Amino acid sequence: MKKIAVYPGSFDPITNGHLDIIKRASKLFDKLIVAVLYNSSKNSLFSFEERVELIREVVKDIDNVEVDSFTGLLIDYCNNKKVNAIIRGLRAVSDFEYELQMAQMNRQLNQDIETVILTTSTRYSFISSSLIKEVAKYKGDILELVPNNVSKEVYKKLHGGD
Ligand code: COD
Repeated sequence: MKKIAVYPGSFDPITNGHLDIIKRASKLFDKLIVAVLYNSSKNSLFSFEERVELIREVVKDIDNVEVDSFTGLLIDYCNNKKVNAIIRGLRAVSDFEYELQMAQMNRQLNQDIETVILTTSTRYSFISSSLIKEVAKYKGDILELVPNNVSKEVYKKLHGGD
């Protein structure tokens, strides 16, 4: 039986921290699905279609990684896709409480699906999608923090032009 994992998130937008988790998790499972939460909230910089497209470009050379979107409960999506594990990333103690609660709630909902938490690589530990957007808003340099296509699109969204 093939082992399938899902890496769910908002990915608004994907960062080098997310990408590092994707690369590492893809080595642990036969298939990894990066699943973008569809939310209609106006607070997102990118639409979910744009977020999916950005991730697809970034992971196109990793054979066992697929990109998808989901709505509703994550655990329902996992049941539909016959997923074995949920991947999450942990940057700091501040992430811990939320990640633990989510893992426990998802396990309550389906005891056969384990949450696997990968600790951040030190060089990416300070990176978050929200800080990326804030730095770019004031025209700071985000080139080393996100994939090239993402940096270009963030600047385009926030400042227009190319
Ligand atoms: N290094 C390592 N990991 C990182 C880094 C980094 N630099 N940056 C982010 N991460 C990790 C995060 O800790 C997280 O684990 C993951 O990457 C994705 O992060 P985000 O911020 O893009 O996504 P979240 O945390 O907003 O995603 C939340 C979900 C969409 C998964 C959650 O809200 C959900 O499942 N919603 C569906 C409804 C549901 O089922 N709710 C009940 C949940 S118990």
